[in-house]
Amino acid sequence: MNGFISRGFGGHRRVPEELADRLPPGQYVESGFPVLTAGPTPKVDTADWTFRVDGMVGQERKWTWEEFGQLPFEDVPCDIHCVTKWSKLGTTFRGVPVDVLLDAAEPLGSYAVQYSYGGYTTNLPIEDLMDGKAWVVTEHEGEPLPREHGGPARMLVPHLYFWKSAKWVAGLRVMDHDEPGFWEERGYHEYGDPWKEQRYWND
Ligand SMILES: Nc1nc2c(c(=O)[nH]1)N[C@H]1C(S)=C(S)[C@@H](COP(=O)(O)O)O[C@H]1N2
Ligand SMILES: [Mo]
Repeated sequence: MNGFISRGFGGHRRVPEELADRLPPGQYVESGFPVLTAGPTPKVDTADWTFRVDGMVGQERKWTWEEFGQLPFEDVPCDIHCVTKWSKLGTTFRGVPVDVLLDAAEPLGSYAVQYSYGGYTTNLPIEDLMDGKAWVVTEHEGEPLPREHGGPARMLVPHLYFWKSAKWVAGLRVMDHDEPGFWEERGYHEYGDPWKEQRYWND
């Protein structure tokens, strides 16, 4: 085992000092990439995949996989934080900034719901999808996004707990009010800021 890392009392590895300020309160460092899915894993073929922006927008938009591939992609190095307390530090996805998708549709509401193939949903203020804070990603560490992690495409909103990053994403619905999604209806926090430990309803 590497000299910077030793076993902590909690049974989780201690964080190397240079990474400690990247670990939100109550989280531990996970070097693998756990899979957390409620229910079955949808099988979404890129030939059938579309991404939509709908709801309260000036113009509803829809991209096929091929059209989506023409949009500007960027690498997204980031840290991800799951409400079940693992964090994965320094991992890289590749995808299209949500700004590009929203700009095309002219959003008129202040909230959004991400919706997925398979029925998962998660809500957030639309601002949290803007200004380079969110992406629709199709690659992880230079490989196509594995199906169990949401491939062919998932949302990535790394500044919020990872349940706010819908796998197998099918689109965004723009709304004028905040409407709880799958986990938010079942006790998870409306907003989910890992730095404020907003895990559950009363946090
Ligand atoms: N469609 C869908 N997206 C989802 C989930 C899910 O069950 N279905 N789980 C969420 C939760 S709780 C977490 S922690 C992350 C897990 O992503 P991973 O399996 O790639 O680690 O996906 C989020 N997005
Ligand atoms: Mo989660």
